Amino acid sequence: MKFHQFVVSVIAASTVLPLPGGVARAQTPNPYAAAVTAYTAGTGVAAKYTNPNAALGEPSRVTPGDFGGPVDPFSAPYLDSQLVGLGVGGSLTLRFDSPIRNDPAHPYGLDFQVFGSSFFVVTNGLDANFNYIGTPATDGSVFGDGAAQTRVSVSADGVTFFTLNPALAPQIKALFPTDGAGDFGAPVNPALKSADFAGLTLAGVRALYSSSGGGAGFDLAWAQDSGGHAVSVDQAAFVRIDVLQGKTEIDGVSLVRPYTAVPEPGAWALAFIGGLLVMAGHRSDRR
Ligand SMILES: [Ca+2]
Repeated sequence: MKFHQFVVSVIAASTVLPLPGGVARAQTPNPYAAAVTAYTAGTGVAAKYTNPNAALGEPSRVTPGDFGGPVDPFSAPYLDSQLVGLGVGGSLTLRFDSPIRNDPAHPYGLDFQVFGSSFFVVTNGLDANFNYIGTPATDGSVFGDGAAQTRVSVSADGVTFFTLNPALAPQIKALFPTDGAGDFGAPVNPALKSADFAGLTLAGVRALYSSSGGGAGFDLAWAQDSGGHAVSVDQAAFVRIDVLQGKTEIDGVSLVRPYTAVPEPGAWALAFIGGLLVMAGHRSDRR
């Protein structure tokens, strides 16, 4: 490779690396639940939705089959291969290979996310052929919201669990419906409410998601003991989901990745290229 070709290839390579805003996220080896350590279906779960391994690995990006297609905030996963059910008294405990950390560099302080089966209800009218009139849009209501009261706990050793403060923790099967085209390691801004999505099409929902893949975000900083007193949990390896009322479904659980500041792409690329040009100058000097 000639020197100028090398410089061109470096420039080409440097343009694909950085993310917008000069921010990149560190990679995590396995950011999803790796094993089921306990499962009780609870009351009212259909037999075919009692395979807890459906909660392992990456949440659904696509629903297979004739009635499937891409998973997005209007089209939730629904197959028994995708979801495990939990009824009243139901409990699911998942183990992670990678630690869940209470990292202040996590967006919004959220450390992990639970993905369920909720979706934004499309409220456009239907024409005579049962097609939506106009571009499908939601009034912001979430199908499944209020269907279950859930409680999420975390543990470092799989023995001692601490509940995440129910007053702060979101419900599962509510906000934010999964977007299979999004990033499961990046939470949606938890300040957003259902009403913020009123009138939005898929494009509008995605604009508010800001590249996130949705999910309900949880913070280890919400941990408390059985007396309701705050407990410091810096790191956990287990997540337990209990259903106190109603029924819910779990598709997967992901770790949130920290934002890691990197130099502005233009700045470091130009500095590097500048260095190469200096080297090129030295080469010329020697001739
Ligand atoms: Ca946190």
